[in-house]
Amino acid sequence: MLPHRSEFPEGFLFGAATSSYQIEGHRFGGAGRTHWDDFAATPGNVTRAENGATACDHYHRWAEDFDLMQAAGFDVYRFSTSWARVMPEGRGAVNAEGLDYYDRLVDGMLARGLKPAATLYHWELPSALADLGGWRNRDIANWFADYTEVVMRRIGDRVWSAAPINEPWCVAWLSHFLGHHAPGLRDIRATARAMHHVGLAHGRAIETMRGLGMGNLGAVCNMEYAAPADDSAAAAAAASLYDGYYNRWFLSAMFKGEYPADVLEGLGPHMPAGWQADMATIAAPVDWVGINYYTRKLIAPAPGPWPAHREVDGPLPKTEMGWEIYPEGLGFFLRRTARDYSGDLPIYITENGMAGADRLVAGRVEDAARIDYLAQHLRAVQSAAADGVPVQGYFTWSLLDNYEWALGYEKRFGLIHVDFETLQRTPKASYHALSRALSRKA
Ligand code: IFM
Repeated sequence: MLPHRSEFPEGFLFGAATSSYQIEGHRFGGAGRTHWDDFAATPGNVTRAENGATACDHYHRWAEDFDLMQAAGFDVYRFSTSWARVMPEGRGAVNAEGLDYYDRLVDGMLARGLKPAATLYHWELPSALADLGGWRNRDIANWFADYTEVVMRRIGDRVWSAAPINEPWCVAWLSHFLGHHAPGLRDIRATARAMHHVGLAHGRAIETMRGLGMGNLGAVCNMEYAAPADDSAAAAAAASLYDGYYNRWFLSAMFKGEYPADVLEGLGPHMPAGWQADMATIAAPVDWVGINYYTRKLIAPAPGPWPAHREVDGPLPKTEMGWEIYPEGLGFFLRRTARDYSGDLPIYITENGMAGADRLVAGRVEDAARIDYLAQHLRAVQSAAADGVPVQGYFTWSLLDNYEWALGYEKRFGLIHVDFETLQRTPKASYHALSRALSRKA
């Protein structure tokens, strides 16, 4: 059973999260082409070569979706704005229809008592900027600052919070080293540049929003618990390095103005010249930190070039993503983030949830496994709060089944089932369980 909101600290916020390309329907409203459209059009990259052209058609159905958020008793809604929808070429001309859309969305949230929690970049880079090198090009920090200014001049007066970039690790490492996401590169020099420029763009966006007089600005980092695959010193070192480039790199840069030495040993030779001078910008003060948490990985040493390690299949129960369920990892990151990086600043779990084998049968989706997953992670949050960690909110990923990137529409993370043929929404059992947990009635 899910813990009730009364069992959390006073003022603790509950939300659900989505992102633009994953739900909106990118073909609507004059949006420009993105590198995900290109990546998906390349054979072998995405399940069934699916893209975000229609997705959940949230572009036209947002009112119905927000009604469901309101009916469940959520306090806050985490959404993202699409760079290519607002500026189809990434720079220069603004698509008025796109800005009007986000204006309507924010007012639609406020009208339903939902706090708008905005993210400016959740992965759909305009193709025109990808042509210029995308995250490898240092100029992206200024292009991103310009886009930030355009968006926030319009909606910055009404959003409750704002974060520049969702999951810097995915933008940089997953997409430039592992090649699993657009632009699908496997190149250490590209990775080092992206690992730096994504931080620089974050810092420039924070400066820009401060300049507009905005507050409640944060950073959203994904974290994965790294456990050694066995008791050897070599496995411990491998897990520690994985933790370094996955979890410590961005927090260390944003909160201490430095990169971890163990990761620099590998990336240092590939970094852009003069990177040291950017660290003060990357460490621009923020007001909160967001943690996206899903799983852990077992890491073992492996032959080959740096980082010379590999993932090993783990023994714990897994979700449909093949990800082990390990709520202890969330407790670990809450405690460590406060202790080593963010101190007294509020921490939000900005994403947590699971993909399940959800089936719509006679109008119902019985996703008991998701309820259990959420309950286990919420208990970990309660325990950290009881230990004094300043955790102040929790967002489920995701409100709706949606486009799960390279896995297309095959993996369902939603509290609400979406039939991708008819686009009909059906709240799952987890949605109803959360509604009961969020109820303010005695
Ligand atoms: O769907 C993604 C989301 O876009 C970013 N965080 C992880 C989710 C599940 O993989």
